[in-house]
Amino acid sequence: MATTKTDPKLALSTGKKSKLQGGLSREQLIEAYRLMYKSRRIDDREILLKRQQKIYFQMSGAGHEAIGVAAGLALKPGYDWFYPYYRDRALCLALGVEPYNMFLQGVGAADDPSSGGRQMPSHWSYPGLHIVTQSSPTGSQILQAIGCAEGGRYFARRPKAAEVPPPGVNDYRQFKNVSFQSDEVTYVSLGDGTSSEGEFWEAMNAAALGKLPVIFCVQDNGYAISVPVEVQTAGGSISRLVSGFPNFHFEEVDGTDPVASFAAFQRAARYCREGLGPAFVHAHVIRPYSHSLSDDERLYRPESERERDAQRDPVTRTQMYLLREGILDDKGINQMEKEVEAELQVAVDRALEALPPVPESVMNYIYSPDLDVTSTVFDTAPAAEPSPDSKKAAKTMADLINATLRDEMKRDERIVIFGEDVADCSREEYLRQKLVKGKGGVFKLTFGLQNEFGNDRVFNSPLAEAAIVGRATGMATRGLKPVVEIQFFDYIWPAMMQIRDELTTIRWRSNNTFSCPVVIRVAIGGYLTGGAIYHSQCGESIFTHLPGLRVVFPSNSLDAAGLLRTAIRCDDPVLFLEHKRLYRESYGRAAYPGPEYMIPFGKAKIVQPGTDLTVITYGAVVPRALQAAQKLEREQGIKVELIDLRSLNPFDWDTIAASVAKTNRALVAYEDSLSWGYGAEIAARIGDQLFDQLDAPVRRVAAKDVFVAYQPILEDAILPQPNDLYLAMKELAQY
Ligand SMILES: Cc1ncc(C[n+]2csc(CCOP(=O)(O)OP(=O)(O)O)c2C)c(N)n1
Ligand SMILES: [Mg+2]
Repeated sequence: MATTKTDPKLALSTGKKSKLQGGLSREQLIEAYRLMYKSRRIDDREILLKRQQKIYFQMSGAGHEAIGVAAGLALKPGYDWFYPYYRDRALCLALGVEPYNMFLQGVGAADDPSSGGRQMPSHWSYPGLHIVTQSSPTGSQILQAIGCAEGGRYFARRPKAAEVPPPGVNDYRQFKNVSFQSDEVTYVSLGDGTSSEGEFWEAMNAAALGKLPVIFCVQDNGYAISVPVEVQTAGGSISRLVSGFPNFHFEEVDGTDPVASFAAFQRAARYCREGLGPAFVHAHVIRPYSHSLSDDERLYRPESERERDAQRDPVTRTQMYLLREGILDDKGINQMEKEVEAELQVAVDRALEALPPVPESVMNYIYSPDLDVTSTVFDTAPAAEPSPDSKKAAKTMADLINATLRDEMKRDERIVIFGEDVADCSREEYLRQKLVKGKGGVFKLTFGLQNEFGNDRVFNSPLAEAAIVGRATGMATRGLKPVVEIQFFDYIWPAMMQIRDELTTIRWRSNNTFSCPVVIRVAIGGYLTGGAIYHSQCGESIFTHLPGLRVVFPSNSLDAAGLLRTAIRCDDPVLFLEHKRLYRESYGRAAYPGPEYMIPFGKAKIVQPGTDLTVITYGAVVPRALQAAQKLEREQGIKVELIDLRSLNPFDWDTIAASVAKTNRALVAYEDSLSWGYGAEIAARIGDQLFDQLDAPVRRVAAKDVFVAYQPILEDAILPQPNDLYLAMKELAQY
């Protein structure tokens, strides 16, 4: 660990001996000023355009120019990786972003390279420069930066993993151009307020644990909208709070001083490039233009305070410095400023003429346009005939998920598995010395994988679900295939921000220039006799409601194997829901289907054909519905057509429609609580599109609208049971 504090007397104001201060030459200082001035003037231009209603939003980088330019000059575009935030205009300019492209985002042009008109201005995304698509939640980029750094390090250690498989091998790898450097650095920035987010601390911990080459740049302007730093950060200094993190290099610097900031960044970058660990640059900056154009800081900051800040304006101070040092004279400054104005005028004029995107494009790039998960690429038959030895043939869902993970890891070196308890044993020497057998997950689904593939491919994560998904997203952006585990569906919620606002949106918001096809395996569901509220939850409809996410929910071993392989090879993020009750159930066991067995998404299975009533279900309700249907046929001669959807998004509408056309009656059954659940959408579609075919109302059977209780008598009363299904089927058939 090392800490460097800038001399409180600013480097800029130390007078004569500043020729090469902080390592910046005269030319670089002039360039730094040009970039800072340009950044400020772009803000001014945008503010004008917003007032003229020619753009729709404005977020300024004013006051943050010096630290941004310093970072941009110290790091390498297209080599290092960048997870900036909205105040990083000057950083982006220093890395090579054209002002024209910034204005294109402001007007929401089709040609806006960051998002094609989908995101607000100052949401930077420039793949060629390695500036990764940015979102609006404060701090959700930080964990991804961790994953990005981990991805770079993984490829540097295993360069063969980066190779693209030969033509004919169909998987996501064909569509990822992987690049990496052994001494690359990942930059991530945030405001002082954002350092209060939990994900920031999860990321700091992960960076320190992994000694990762990440530079955290906290741009501390003293405010988060109207909340001052002393109310935000205990003790008022983020540097003080983080100082106990091991393996870090710390810098605290006047971020309005480009010379000191550059020197700080160079030291930070050197430390990271040498593989010593992460760095933390705490830059004190100002925010002269209020939080955004929608905010008026005069409502909560008196003139005296604003005046004090103005004294430190980085643009003015740098100009004074250049004059004082004789690096540029008045004429030189004027000349440069004129050049910048002229450049911006041309850029604005061109951007105002740019065409907007066409409305028909809105649905493009929610999912991969290259690899369709419903296509025949993912439709293969099980390899071998079931073994004559019936015991061997009867593989549980847990067995086949484990086998599929093993086969895929053998086939594709980009797969990494991590989550809580998924490793066999973090203290590897115990395994090597054969002192322990290994755990491999609380349900043992990943058992043996660390032992076989090593602990850089299968490892335990800290107990932090947002970090699991956020890191995976960053890794996948770099071309890895993380197959992560959320131990219980009930605890997926800390990761919800990462799933809802990041994982699912990255392809769409970047207009298909970034993607992150992560697989999230989640143990879900109840019927556990004692699972209670926090080990029984369903809630799949919350995730099928998210565009950009594939959701599958197998009910038996063979489907689990086939769907998991598709999930791993496909080019979209997948939520793979594994019902705990089905892991070792005798229902639905199957022979090992071989290492190439796949089932396309969106293809339901008719578990039992019938003529009188269609029952649409999935997951653990499938065996219960089958039991009810068999009883109904035995006792009443009613023939139920039972459909197991298997994949919930996309889902197989054609199979549902064909079945309802035949039976004229539909019942949707699911384990989650009744109201607002997955079945509501299916029932609504049937009512809407198959109205003419129906001889009875569309009915649903589901859990009561309450939590799942511990006492088995209560659990039985809450979750849908075979008898509930039986009665509903009977009533509907006789309607
Ligand atoms: C998770 C989340 N909560 C709230 C907001 C609304 N919001 C946007 S910026 C901001 C303040 C951020 O302050 P700070 O991190 O200090 O950055 P600064 O804007 O001062 O540079 C808030 C509350 C948001 N975008 N995301
Ligand atoms: Mg702030």
